[in-house]
Amino acid sequence: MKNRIILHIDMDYFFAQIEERENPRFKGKPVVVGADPKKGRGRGVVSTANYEARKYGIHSALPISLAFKACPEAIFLPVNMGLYKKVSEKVMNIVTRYSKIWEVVSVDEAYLDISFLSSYKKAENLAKKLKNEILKKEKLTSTIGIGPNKLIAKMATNKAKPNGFLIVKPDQIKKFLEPLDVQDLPGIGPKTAEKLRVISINKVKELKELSRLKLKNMFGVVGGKIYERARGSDEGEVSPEEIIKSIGKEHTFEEDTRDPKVIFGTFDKIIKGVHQELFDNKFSFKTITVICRYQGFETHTKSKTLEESTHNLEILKKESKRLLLKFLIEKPKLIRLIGVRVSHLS
Ligand code: TTP
Ligand code: MG
Ligand code: MG
Repeated sequence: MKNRIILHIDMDYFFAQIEERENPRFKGKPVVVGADPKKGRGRGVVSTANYEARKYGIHSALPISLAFKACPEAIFLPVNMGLYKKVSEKVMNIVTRYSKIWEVVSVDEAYLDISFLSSYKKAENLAKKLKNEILKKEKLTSTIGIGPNKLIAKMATNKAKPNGFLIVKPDQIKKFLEPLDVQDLPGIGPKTAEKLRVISINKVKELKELSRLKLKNMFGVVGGKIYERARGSDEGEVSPEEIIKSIGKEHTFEEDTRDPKVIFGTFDKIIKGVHQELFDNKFSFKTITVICRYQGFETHTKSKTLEESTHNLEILKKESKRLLLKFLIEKPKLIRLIGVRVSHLS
């Protein structure tokens, strides 16, 4: 592949930053956006927290009850998705004007292929202009990473957060990656990292000592990907087709439950919601994933990939219920959350 220059942009503490912008009196105070904490008895999770709140260990996906415990005096706000989506659209309208080749990956994150500039100096100027335009027009800060591929660009963003900017040129990749923790590599979550830590592999530099074969033996197909990523390789293209990769919905019960009426009743609603969104976007799916979170936050997923793509509601119902049933049979534990996600969309 020819030399590319890829830019990654991600808005800083997006939902919480929008709330701060709308309510300047929140500035400088810890702000948590997410489920209702109900004085510590709330059952949902944190969507995001501003950097003041992060000092207390509060982060996305943390149970809201723990967030409340960590900082009861924080400002807790509900998720105002309508507003965030509007702001997201405005931001992305700005971002996507900077290159013909773009990919919006989430509400607050996008890639631009800016290879046409053919110099990192020009790329730096473009990035600064883009950051400034968003700040001026939307009064929001962002972080930009630039590198020879999507992987490096995104990791540069993560490293430079918040309100930062970082370029990692091809000849700087080794020095950039090797001191990082294995978990800083996208695709290495806590479970994978733990398996590496037990064999004393903590840094990317140490990870590079493992052969491709060894990693494949440890992690299957993903092992090959890890091998590539540890070396900073990523052939993935910036492509708008990947805007929606999956559609999913989930529900946290008010109380942990084993009541099949409650569980399957809720599950039906979730499935219908997912199907509606598929329908609205004119998508078919091939893979169904059911997520089940037991009491104590122990979370598992089960997936089924169909022979052929479909948008049929009955198939979605039948297959996802079969997966959910397996969870119910496997463990007698109370259930906290269930969800369905469909992917391999076409
Ligand atoms: P992120 O970009 O992952 O996080 P962030 O913008 O809040 O903070 P930063 O990028 O500075 O680290 O996610 C963007 C938004 O998506 C986030 O503001 C809220 C939402 N979100 C959730 O609702 N739940 C989640 O688990 C995550 C990770 C994000
Ligand atoms: Mg963000
Ligand atoms: Mg993001």
